[in-house]
Amino acid sequence: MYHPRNMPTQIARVQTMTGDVRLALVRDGAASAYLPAGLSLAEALRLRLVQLQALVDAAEPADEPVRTLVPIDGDTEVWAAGVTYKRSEEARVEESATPDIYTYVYRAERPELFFKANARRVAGPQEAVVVRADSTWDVPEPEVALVVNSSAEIVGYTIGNDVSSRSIEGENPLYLPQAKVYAGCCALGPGITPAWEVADPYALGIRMRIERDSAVYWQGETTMREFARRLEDLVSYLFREDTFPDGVILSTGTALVPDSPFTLEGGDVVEIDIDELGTLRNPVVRGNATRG
Ligand code: DO4
Ligand code: MG
Repeated sequence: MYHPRNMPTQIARVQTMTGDVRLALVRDGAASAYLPAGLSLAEALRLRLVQLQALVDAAEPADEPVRTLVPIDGDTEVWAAGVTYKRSEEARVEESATPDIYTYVYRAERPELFFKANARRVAGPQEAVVVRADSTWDVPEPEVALVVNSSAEIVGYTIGNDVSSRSIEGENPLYLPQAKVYAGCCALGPGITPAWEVADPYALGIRMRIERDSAVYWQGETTMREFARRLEDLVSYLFREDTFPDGVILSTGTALVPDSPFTLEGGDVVEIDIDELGTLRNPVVRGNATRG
């Protein structure tokens, strides 16, 4: 297991020892404080950043082990940005029957943004992510994900895994929603590092390791310094002509794409580690029927 660097306390959805689901401040698997009982994450994302910060400052102290749950509930949506790193552009050009569109969008002012998931499609820490049974080439995509409130303020950061079918997207870009959106297509977690704890999101290091048969099968690392856009610009485009009453989680794109012919298999384990955001570990299953 990786050891996350500079881990601050996170805001997390947790299950307490008595079985309640609460918002808590979590560090090393233990709740150090609780936000008000009954407050969902979706409700917290209706608050302005200063209001959320005040709630965190006033959280009720605690000290007990908890289980960290997926950091999404209610009607919060997950969206994703694409081709925001050179490596992603190169990988798409290589796989696609229509490569020019990826070069165009990498350079264009308007970013590629697409709907990725809602709460029921997302896996939390240790839960299985799915590769489609009708796909022949699949990859995990480790991404910094922005947690954005209904007022379009970035209130925190979490880790996203934008699991994708390269064979389906590569055949025809109009198949993108099928390559990207299905039950178990996304993992998020472990918790949310508050925006006020992250001095420079463009300095975050991103590492991914894929385990197969209990050995490391693929690993790589990168940093947000390779990111070709501005985070605020992605949020601004997302909120043009649209609203997110329960907030939105915006996954910002990948720079780690294993070379062909690598493909994810059922039984693999994907571990993503991002400085200051922690470690997100998920087993992989092939086909939704096998999702636990
Ligand atoms: O253009 C398709 C999706 C790209 C993507 O998901 C990424 O760059 O991370
Ligand atoms: Mg992606």
